[in-house]
Amino acid sequence: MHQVPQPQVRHGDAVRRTRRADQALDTMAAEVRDGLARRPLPELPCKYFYDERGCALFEEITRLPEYYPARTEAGILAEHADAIVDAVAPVEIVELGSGVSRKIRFFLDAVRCRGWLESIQMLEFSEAALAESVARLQHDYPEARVRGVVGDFASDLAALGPGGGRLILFLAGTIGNLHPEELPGFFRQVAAVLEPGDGFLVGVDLVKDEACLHAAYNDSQGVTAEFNRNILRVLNARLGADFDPWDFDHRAFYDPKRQWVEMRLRARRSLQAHIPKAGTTLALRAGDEIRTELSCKYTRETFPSRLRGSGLELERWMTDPQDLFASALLRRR
Ligand code: AVJ
Repeated sequence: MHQVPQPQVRHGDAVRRTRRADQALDTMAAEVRDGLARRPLPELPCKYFYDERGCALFEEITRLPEYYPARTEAGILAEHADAIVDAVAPVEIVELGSGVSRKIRFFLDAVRCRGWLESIQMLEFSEAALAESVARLQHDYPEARVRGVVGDFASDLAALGPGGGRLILFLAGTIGNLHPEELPGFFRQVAAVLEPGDGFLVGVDLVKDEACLHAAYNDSQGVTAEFNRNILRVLNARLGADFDPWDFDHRAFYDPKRQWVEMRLRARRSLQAHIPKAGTTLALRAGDEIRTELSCKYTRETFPSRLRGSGLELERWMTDPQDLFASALLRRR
């Protein structure tokens, strides 16, 4: 039950790669090739935004005045973290897509105060961000066993091992990056690494006024545009591609019918890009677009409807006073 405090763990011990992460370049090549082959709309998986520069640009986005989700969620968690911890009574906190892991601390502090903290796990695609979070959290929570798993939350949840006394955090509205049709399968995979009574806290960005959403993804300083173009730099660096990011305009818009924001890159001129390690060439005419991200928005009604048959139940729905963002506490039945 109670873990003996571990000595300071070196990165090499505490950060584990999933087998898929070891094949990361092959996987990336295949996903990029398949995505760019889609018609009418070529696509790139949005996880490839997040090299070191991409992580830094996302951090900058979270500080923009127009980008309400980050600070709104922080307000909700500051208010409710203690009650969530009391409801679930976890000994382990897990964060999916943890990035630099600041919000996890609301929960770690609450669990520590109650004397329950045994272990922390983070599943994150960016190895650099993960190594830094593991080192910081191990330093600040020396009584906990801290483990990082390099992996993709869409495919690598099994690497977390069996649950029991577990609270999984999936913050920032990142669930919006999954297509709505992927949610039932994703929830089933989450349920499989939880035991009855364990918790899953999901940050959900809400359907709202179109102008507000438009501003959040088209900031006046152009940080989001640079974040969007960064995916092409990642393809250049990792797959040997020859994109000129300045051949592309940033485009982001809300689709009220699908209730999602789409980000795209639109070619300013006709061009050919070679992506040698993906074994493909992309030919675009001026005005042609590549979809780089979906960010789905939900409501108090549409979100729980995706839980059916998953083994997870909605226990609490916590929002800010303006109903911009929600934290949904789900429990494994
Ligand atoms: C990673 C899903 C939280 O969709 O709002 C920010 C990423 N994209 N600006 C989002 C993002 C453009 C973000 N999430």
